[in-house]
Amino acid sequence: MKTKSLLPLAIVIIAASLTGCGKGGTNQSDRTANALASYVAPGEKDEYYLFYSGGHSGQVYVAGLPSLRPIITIPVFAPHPGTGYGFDDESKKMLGDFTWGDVHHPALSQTNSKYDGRWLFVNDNANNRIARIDLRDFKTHQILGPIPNSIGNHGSSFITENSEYILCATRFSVPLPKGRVADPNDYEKQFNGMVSGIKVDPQTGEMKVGWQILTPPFDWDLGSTGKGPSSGWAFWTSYNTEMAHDTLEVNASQKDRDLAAVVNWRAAEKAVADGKAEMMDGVPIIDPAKVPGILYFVPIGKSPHGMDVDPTGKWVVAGGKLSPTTTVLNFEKVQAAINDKTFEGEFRGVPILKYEAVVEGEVPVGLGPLHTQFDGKGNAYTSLFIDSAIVKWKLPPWTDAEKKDLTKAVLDKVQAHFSTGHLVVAGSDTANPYGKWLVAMNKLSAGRHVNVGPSQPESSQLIDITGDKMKMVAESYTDPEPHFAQILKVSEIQPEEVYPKDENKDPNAVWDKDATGVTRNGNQVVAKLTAIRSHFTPDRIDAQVGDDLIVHVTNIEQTRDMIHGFGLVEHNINMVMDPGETKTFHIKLTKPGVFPFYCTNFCSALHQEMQGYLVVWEPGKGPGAGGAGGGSTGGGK
Ligand code: K7E
Ligand code: CUA
Repeated sequence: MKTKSLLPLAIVIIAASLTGCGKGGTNQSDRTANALASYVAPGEKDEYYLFYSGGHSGQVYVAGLPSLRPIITIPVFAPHPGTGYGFDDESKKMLGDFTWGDVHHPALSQTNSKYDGRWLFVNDNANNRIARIDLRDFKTHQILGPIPNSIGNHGSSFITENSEYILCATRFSVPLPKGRVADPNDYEKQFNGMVSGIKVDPQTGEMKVGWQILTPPFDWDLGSTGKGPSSGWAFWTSYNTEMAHDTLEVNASQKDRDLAAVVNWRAAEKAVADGKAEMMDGVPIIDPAKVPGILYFVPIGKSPHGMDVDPTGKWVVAGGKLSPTTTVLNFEKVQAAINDKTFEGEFRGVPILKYEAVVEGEVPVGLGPLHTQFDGKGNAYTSLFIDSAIVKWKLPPWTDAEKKDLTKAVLDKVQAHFSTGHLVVAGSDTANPYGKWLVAMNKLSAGRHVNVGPSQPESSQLIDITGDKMKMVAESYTDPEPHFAQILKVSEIQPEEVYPKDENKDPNAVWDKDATGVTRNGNQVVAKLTAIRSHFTPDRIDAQVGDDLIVHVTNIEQTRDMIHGFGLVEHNINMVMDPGETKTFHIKLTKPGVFPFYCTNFCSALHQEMQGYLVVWEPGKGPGAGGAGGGSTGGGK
């Protein structure tokens, strides 16, 4: 056996020395093959969108696959001057008092467990919000929250199979309702966690808080929603079943198993409709001890992290951060255990399903398993944080030999660089994954890029999963800090490149010169401007110190990519209007002077000339001063 297995190795060594190993140990022909696999030539387009969550940068990043080329940033929870986000009234209002968020898990909307290409939802772990991006224009259209009775919105946004709900679970527990103060020493008695059902309007995507389920103060972690046999259910792991409130890195790792949550969200919806909830802070709250059939617990190996449902909806896979295994639950057994009341106890009135009755097996995948994705061909791919690797393994049904020794279910392992957190397989959370590509999102890049000083990017790596063996083909870098991503086939959506004029419903939109102008009403000055290559009409606004100035700018272009900006010097204003779009800002004028405004988005050869003046006169001075309200105070007509 030994000579047999050494021989090919010798050949490889000789071959490598002949062809010359490339950097990173890849030989020349592999380098060429890999380069071609991810190469998208100038003028060609990628096959997939990759929507990265941007972590504490608060944004979503869009790259192309397989090129991994960054394409745009979709600003969500943080201002973004490049697109004017957070400067006009509407986006400012959406952001509210916050200028950052912590985006972890993007979720594409689904119909019948398939991406329907309508919306992308993302959660904000920090400020307990959910945002909706419309894939018609790749822009944020709603930010819901802070969600009442909910702190640390990390275990979201998990979408149900027909986008009925975004389901969320809390990472932190606090005394509820929010604002109530209790001593953290009374954590067990006074603090609570929550599972929330955020209802999504099937036509508009508009979100509102539907109901909530009160939970013990565990730290809910990752989750996912069911489909097929597990339709109507959702799952979350937890850590800190110990209910520690300090030194969590020690105190929350005492027990060998933590309790995962198995939630019947359809039953929760029905319980609320049947009047079985009590209101707290305006939300119907279900107490699972009083309403049976909504919540169950399952013990899962030590401090688990990801909990992912496979495309058939039968297998639920939990990664055991501190144990070298993934635990595979069989949902049919979960269902049977619930029906037969095969419980091993209860916690605060919630039944704990007997572990042996619901588990299919523990697969020894390697160290630090976090998240699992699926290719729809019976394979699972798990990220290993500690091993810095992606492991491919076989989902059940297993052969008898595999059952006896589940190392046999482990099929392949590929090194990632370094410390992989999330990974994504194209379409993994649908009933029919695209498969083909896997992207590993690594926590560290450890200097694999050119030196950029101490603030280093994260790395992401593209892995070809079409063959028996995984193949690492490309590597790229992203802003801090991708946690999860979604992949959508480009051909499945058709975003608008221009806002059609007749769909602009903004009451302050102006399209004709005659409708533009500046009007005063008491202390309020309203300017309505058009922007078109290469002019603002009017290009002069007169007002006085103490006035409230409201400026509406309509980009009357109907041509692709003809974007105009409106930057106002020394007033911290930069709006950006896409073709056919109207935006508004309002400010209180506090200082006299002449302040140029100009187009900030390069639009034409005469872009530099696209400018005008805001003249802020001393009180009582300037055109229209002393006159009665309603008069024109600026030229340009
Ligand atoms: Cu694993 Cu927030 Cu999904 Cu990061 S979480 S890795
Ligand atoms: Cu308009 Cu530059």
